[in-house]
Amino acid sequence: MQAAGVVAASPFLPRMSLAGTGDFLELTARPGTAPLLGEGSPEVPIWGYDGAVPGPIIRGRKGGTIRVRFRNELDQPTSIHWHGIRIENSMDGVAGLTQPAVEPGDTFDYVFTVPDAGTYWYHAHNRSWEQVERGLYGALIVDEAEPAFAPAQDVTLVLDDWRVSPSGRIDEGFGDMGDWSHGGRLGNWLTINGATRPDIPLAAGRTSRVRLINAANARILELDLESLGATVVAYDGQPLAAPEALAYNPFLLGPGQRMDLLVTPGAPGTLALIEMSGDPFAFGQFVVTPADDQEAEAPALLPNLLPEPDLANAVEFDLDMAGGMMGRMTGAIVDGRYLEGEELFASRQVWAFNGVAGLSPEPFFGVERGTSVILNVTNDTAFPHAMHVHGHHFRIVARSDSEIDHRPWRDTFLIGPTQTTRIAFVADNPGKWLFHCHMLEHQAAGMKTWFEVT
Ligand SMILES: [Cu+2]
Repeated sequence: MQAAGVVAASPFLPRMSLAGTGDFLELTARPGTAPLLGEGSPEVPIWGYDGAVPGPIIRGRKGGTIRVRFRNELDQPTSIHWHGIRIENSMDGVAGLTQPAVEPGDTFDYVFTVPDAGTYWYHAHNRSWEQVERGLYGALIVDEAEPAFAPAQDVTLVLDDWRVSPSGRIDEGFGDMGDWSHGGRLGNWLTINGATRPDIPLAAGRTSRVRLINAANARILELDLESLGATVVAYDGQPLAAPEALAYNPFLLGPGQRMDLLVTPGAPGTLALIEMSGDPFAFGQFVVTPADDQEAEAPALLPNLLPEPDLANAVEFDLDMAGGMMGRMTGAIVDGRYLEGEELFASRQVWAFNGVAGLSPEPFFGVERGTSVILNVTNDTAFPHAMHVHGHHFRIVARSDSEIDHRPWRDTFLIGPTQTTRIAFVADNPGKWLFHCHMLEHQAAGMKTWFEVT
C-alpha cells in the first residue's frame, strides 16, 4: 500500500442533479488525466466519464426517470451498466446480452426509471476488466421522495484499488493470466473519489450519511468501521428497517457492493478510514469541525418495496462454481467445446459455472415472471468471489447449511472458498439477466452465466 502521501482536496458533494428535469444528461466516455497520486505528483492518464475519476455523480429521485445521452469517445467499444437498479432489461448495459456495445464515435440513449431510493453506481460493462480499471465508473444516487439528509451530511465515497507502475501510470498489464486465474487484479494504491488520502469534511454532533461504494476490480476491502462508531442503514442501496450495529469488524465490502453508514462524530478532530486487508492503512480521514447551528434529528430511511420470495413454493437451481488455480476443475465447455489442460488455459477461460465457462446460448435457467427462485451456489474454488445478480435484489437465506435470520436485500454477495450460499428472490423483471462474479478478471475468464425471465 502507498506510503504517506499528500492530502488532496476533492469534491465530496454531488456535481450534478437530474431530479425533476426532463432533459438528457450528456455523458461522454473519454481519456483524461486525474490526480490519483496526490498533490505534487504528475496527473495519471485515465479513461473516465466526462474525462474524470469518478465520473459525475448522477442523481435522481425515487420513481423518477433518468435520461443519459451517452457518447463513446474511446478507441474501443463500451457500454454502461447501472449497477443495482431494478431496471428495464434493454437499459441494463450488458454488451453482448442486452445491447450491442457502443462503437467509438457512437451515442446511445439510456432512459430508465429508478424504482428504489439508495446508493447505486454505474460502470463500463464491455472489457470491464480494462475499462473499469482505467476509471470508467461513477456514483448513481437515488434520493428519497423527500431528500432525507442535508447535502452537507450526505457524503458519497467511491473507493478504488489501482495498480500503479513505478513510472506513476496505471499498470497496463491488463489481461494477465496470473491475475485472471488467481484473485483478480489487486492493486497497490487506494483512492477515495479519485483522491489520495483525502480529507472528508463532517460536522461535530451531526449525523451524516456516508455512502461507500467499492469500485475496485477485485479487492475485497476490509474496513475498520468500528473506530468510526458507525451504524449501517443500507446494503447495496436498499435501506434497512432501522439502523443496525456492525455485525463484525473489520467489515468486508466486496467489489460492486455498497453500504450506507450513519456517522455521528462527537467532537472536532479527525477520524481515519482504515483498510485492514494488509497492514492497517488510513486511506482517508474525516475532518470533524464544529457545527454552526443546532443539530436536526437524523431522518429515518424508508425501505423500498420489493416483492418477498415465497420460499415454500420457490423453484430451486444449483450453481457450482469451479476453476482457477489450486482448484479441482479439469475441464470446461468453452463455446460449445469441452476443453482441458493447456487448451483450456490458452482459451483464457479458466473458471466455470456448472461446467460451462462464459455465456452459453441457453440460459442457466428460465422462469416465468413472478416466480420465486432459490439459487444454491457452491464455491468449489480456492478463492472468494463477489456474485452479482442483474436486475433484481435477493435475500441470503442460508450459508453453508446455517439458516440466516438477518436477511437484508442485496445485489452482490461474497462467498468464501468451499462455502455454499442460498439466495432467494422473485424473478419479476422480464428479460435476459447476467449473473456473474464482480471480480472483473474472473468474469472475463468465464465466471458468468445468464437467466431469462419471460
Ligand atoms: Cu470471482
